[in-house]
Amino acid sequence: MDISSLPDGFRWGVATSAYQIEGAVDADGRTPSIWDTFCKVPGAIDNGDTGDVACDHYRRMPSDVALIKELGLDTYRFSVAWPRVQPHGKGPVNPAGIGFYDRLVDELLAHDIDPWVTLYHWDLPQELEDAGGWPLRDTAYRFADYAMLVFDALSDRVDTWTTLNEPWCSAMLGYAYGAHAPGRREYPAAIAAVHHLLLGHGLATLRMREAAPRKIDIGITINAATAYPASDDPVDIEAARRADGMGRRLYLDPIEFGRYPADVIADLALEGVELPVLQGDLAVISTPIDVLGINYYFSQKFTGYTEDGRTTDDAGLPITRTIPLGKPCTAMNWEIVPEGFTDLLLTITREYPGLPLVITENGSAFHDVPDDHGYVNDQDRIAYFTTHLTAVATAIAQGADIRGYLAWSLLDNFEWSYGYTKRFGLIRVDYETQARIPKASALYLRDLAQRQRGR
Ligand code: PNW
Repeated sequence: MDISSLPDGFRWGVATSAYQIEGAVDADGRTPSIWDTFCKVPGAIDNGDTGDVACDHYRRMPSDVALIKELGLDTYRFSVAWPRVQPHGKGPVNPAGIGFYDRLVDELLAHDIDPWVTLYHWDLPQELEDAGGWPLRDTAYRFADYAMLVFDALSDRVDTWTTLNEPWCSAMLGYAYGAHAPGRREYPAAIAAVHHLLLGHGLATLRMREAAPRKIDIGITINAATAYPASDDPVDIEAARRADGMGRRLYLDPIEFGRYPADVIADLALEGVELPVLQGDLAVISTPIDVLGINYYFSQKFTGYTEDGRTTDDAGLPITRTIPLGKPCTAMNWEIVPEGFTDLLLTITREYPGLPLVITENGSAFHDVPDDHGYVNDQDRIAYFTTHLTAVATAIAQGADIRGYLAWSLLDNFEWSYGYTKRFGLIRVDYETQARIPKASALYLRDLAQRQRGR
């Protein structure tokens, strides 16, 4: 891996999220989130797994921080569990709940690791879902209030803040496809959720900005990909445009330009749905951000034809269908497409110039095979990191302003609807004993970061 084009001060780090690692779901006044509820739905999660114990990080936090230090990484991106900090989704802060993150931040700083807070990584308090969830406008205001509780407690020590992780997943997987909590399949509600998530982001950004005690970097993290057309047939090009619109521009255009993309609004109108925009919302949503987080895993190819050559479905709507690129896959069945990463980063650089980027997640699940000591020699994951870091370096060499790379994830953890069956960790977790054993890929990233800093 040629690290020579990575800039000085490039961040090297690792990311996690609260529900995926913490466990201790009943500790210190925490109430259920939509994920606790969803995990109880028969068939929702592989194996019937839940986050009840996960990696027991809530109790093992100090030794987990020591592991990050051993890997020589300078940044740790974690998320705060809303139902720990504000158990009813409104009202005053729960001191015991925020206390955990207070100690985590201190522990990180004591090890010279830069804390990066994500305020919302999908664990909405169940009480707020019961009141309507993200399709309800009020949830955006609840989110901004919650954000301020966390900001007031931690902004004396935390310099970098992400409002939402992957609003596409919250809205679409949660409210349209039912694959994630809360498991609803209501398309109009999902489109309302998109707008209210973005509004919540904007409201929180505005208020944090106003209250900031010093220069603080605030942003959002989106999951994005390159949508390739299957051919240069205009029908396929249209399908790729629709996919890119619903996946990426629907989120970034309002944040950067203060308006939703006209073509996507027209696509939605054709589907009979509408974004519930009120006067003044887009000014709030487009509050300037300091950093855009990019989570990248794979890219896809799109066609506008069904297998038997039709261009519309039974409802008369245009076909948007993925077809394989023909590349090898990870254990998630996601194709490995590092050039899609470079193309994405260059597209974002071209369309939203001047916006600093950080890779807030990138990584892969493979079928790890531990030896007798629990050590995983994961050459497949190393190859994934190598090709994707090379893709980042290539984008930088062509003008992208990318400030850092955070690997997903520190630990094997609760992979949402896949439960514990998919392992993304740099560090293997034995879920029987909670033993942690760094994989070969962890040592690879440690050495790479060290080489890049020392060059
Ligand atoms: C991200 N998709 O989720 C999340 O931020 C992590 O919590 C998660 O563990 C990681 O990626 C791996 O899955 C995604 O369907 C989930 O395109 C689904 C998709 C993308 C990202």
